[in-house]
Amino acid sequence: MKILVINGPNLNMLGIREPQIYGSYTLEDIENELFEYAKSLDGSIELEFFQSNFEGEIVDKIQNALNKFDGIIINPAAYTHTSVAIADAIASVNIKTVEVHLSNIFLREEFRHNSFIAPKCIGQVAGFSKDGYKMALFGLYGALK
Ligand code: CA2
Repeated sequence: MKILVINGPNLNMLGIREPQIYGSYTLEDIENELFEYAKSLDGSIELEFFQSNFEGEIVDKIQNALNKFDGIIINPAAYTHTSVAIADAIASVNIKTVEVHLSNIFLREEFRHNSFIAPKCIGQVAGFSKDGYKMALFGLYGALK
């Protein structure tokens, strides 16, 4: 089972800036933890990680996932609230996708309450910090196996 894990803009800054909001762990910490968790869940899970600050690159990556990946975990970051293009890309490949957020977007500013991505996903996890990625993988694995 091949799962693509996509992180959107500024998440490469985790652990470097604003630790009071997003924690002191880095994106690499999240990826390493998820890699170990995947192994413990099922040794046949393969993960690929991708981070980009560019909307078009994320669209390209999703399009290229067609016939290569069984599932997608995505934290679209700020593009969650703006990107019809990423939402359309997910719908076009028809790959089961789970949206993740470190923070509970519904406890934050009004503009973060809407997600263009969520209606194209089988589920959403928000508010559980880096554990949310493991929760997303658990749910996606259950939906795919
Ligand atoms: O809670 C989440 O995971 C978000 O996707 C994070 C986005 C935010 O725009 C979404 O509303 C919710 C922001 C990611 C910015 O990450 C940074 C990390 C370190 C320092 C500065 C920004």
